[in-house]
Amino acid sequence: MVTTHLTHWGAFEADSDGERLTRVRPWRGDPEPTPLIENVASAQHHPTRIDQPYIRRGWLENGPGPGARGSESFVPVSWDRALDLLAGELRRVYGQYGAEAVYGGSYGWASAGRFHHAQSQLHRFLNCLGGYVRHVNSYSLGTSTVFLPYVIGDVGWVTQRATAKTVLAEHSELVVAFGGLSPKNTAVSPGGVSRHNTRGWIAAARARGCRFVSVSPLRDDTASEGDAEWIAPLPGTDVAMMLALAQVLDAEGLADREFLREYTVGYERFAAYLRGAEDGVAKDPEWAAAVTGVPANRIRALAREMAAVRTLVTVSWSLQRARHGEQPLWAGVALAAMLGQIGLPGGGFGHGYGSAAGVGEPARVPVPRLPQGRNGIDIFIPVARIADMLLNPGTRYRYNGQELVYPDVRLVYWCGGNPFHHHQDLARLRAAFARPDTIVVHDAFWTATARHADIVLPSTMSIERDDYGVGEGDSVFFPMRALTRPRAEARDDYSIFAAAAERLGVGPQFTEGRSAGGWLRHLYEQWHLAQSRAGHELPDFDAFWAGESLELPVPDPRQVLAADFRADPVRYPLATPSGKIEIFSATIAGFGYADCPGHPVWLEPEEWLGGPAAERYPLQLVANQPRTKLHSQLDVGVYSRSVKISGREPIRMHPSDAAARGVSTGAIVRVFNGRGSCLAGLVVDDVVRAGVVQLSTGAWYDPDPADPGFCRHGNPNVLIADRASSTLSQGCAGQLTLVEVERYTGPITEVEVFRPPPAEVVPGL
Ligand code: PGD
Repeated sequence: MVTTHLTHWGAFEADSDGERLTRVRPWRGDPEPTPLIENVASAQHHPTRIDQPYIRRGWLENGPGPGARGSESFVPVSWDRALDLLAGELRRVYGQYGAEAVYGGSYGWASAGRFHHAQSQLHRFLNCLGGYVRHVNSYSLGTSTVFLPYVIGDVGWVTQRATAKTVLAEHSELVVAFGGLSPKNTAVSPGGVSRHNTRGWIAAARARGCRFVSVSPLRDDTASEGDAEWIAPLPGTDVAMMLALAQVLDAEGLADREFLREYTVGYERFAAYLRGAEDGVAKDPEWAAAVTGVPANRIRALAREMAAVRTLVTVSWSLQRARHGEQPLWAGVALAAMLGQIGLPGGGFGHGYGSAAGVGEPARVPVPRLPQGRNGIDIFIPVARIADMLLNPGTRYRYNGQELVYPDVRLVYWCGGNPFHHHQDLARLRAAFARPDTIVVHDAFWTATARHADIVLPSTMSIERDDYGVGEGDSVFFPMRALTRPRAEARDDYSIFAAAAERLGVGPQFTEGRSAGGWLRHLYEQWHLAQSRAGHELPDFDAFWAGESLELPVPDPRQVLAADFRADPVRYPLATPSGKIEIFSATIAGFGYADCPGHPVWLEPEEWLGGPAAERYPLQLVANQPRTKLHSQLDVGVYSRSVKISGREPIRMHPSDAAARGVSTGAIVRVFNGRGSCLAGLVVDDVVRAGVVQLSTGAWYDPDPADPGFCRHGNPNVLIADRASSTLSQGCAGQLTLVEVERYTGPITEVEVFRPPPAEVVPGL
């Protein structure tokens, strides 16, 4: 039997002895497999796997309440004891404070597999108990999700209906990629990737003569197959370059007036800004050169070229994960609208062709999902406001035209995410995690988040359970049969919740009388019925389960974003307030937010190389997605560890900056600013722009016992401000910060977080 398995970073085939994977090779259908799959087998039996349930000692001794989490030892307990304690605490909190005291937002990617999707399981469980405080939006796309519906349409539409990569390969003549087209990012997609194809489509377009321009502080942000011209504005200033491109189109009569008239609103307001009518400053290439560092003649020539050929303007997700993240998106949409090519094959606007594998994959039919039930309360936070919520219960704040109040949360339940990876200003997050009465975490590994919990329950890895899965935007549906037994006492999240639900008297409501295997069959059969009613003949469950993979129907393989809108804007209006592209938004202007006015603008961020803060911290840190793992997942795996330097995460620096500091490749450096510091291993390389350093996210947070702001391993989130992208979207702005780097002269000890935390059996407890 072929034993295929799906991860967020690709499908693989494996041999197993029932306990561990003995051989792993990429799925034969994948033309560009990624070495990330090597992390799976090597991590499965790492000492940081959680082997059984644990309770934080102080919680067990003193009961629920605020506490100094993250430094105490844990007491191993039996499953029965852990589940009794969990059920008792949930009963107490729901009984005394209600569902509004339970934060179940639990952001995170968890693992591939549709049924055992950790967040869905948690939400279904908490809904059986009355509901929970939820989160809205994501760390990936927090700004776009709120903002794009005002301007061009829902983010799901923009990303899932994006013009197919095969269409770009055939039609684009110029691709201007703000934030690049990075194969390391498109190695992954939530839920999985079957056929990686970024290098393939870029190579095909290039072979046909398409020119690529990669706008990024990192030269290798676009696949080498594109042979791209590299333009490197100061990080955070792309919008100024876009404004100048737009200004040239406007000033030289190159803007498509007919398109602007028929398909957009508000161009004149924006044009007035470009011309300097509002502030006396024309946003011309000379102005932009002073802001971005990109020569004016380069910007002017690019604008003319963009107007002359079929051009795609694409903006990466990373650009909106920053202060004023709306602005590069909005300017990108405005620029594409001025070129008049939105809705044409190979031209127009894109968002995330280099950010996740699914963008540019034509949409396929929906897939089975676990029903999550109904949340009995309607209280939410924008996902990246977690620390604000825990630190400031009862405080009012503004978001997306609303005034909201942070709830008073007593119990935090996390399942399938790692906030001590994904959030910013980790010392502040640690203070926030000290506040609730109880924190519950399920994870397969002793991540920093598990170490900050009171009740820690070991979950299985996806290779240890039966499931099925398919990536967002991917069209190959895989059965995911268990490849090995669960490690030690690990259980899947479903079994954990089923046992807790039983104790809380909601067992039948949660399980509906089904085992995990029963659910897999039931959900598939329901889906199968719906698909056959829609005219799709698909194999039944037994045939699917016994097979290798299933190609899902794709209704429009050559989809072009907004083609129908272009053909008939009255019949197919956009999902914006006016039904058109909004270059000026009366709705956004009406909110009156200084950090997001009514049309695209250049706003100086607090931390950029052109501002006063750079005098003290003169290097711009780009904290992007890692190449050797997904987020923080399987950081203990061989591929992730293969690039570490003396066990520290690598940081890349331009030779001129390294020379100025007297450091060279292989040195351990201290990266610091006023918020925190971390160690990292230096790589000197001119692929980064001078003035920039790049340290990817994902190294497990390894705080110094005396200083939670000092990570000994290289997690950049100790350095980055917990500051929202804007009042409008309250999104994650974790991409950029200012730092200084110096040679580290202290002792270089083992990374503690790669060992399990101290555990002790305490008689009587
Ligand atoms: P992961 O490391 O994927 O990070 O943040 P996210 O929290 O998603 O965490 C998933 C966790 O789920 C892992 O600890 C894994 O072991 C666990 N897990 C996996 N499978 C299971 C399971 O079946 N059950 C249970 N219970 N647990 C499981 C990612 C987030 O980080 C994202 S999406 C983005 S885009 C952000 N990017 C940036 C950035 O660009 N810059 C900065 N500075 N910070 C960022 N943070 C954000």
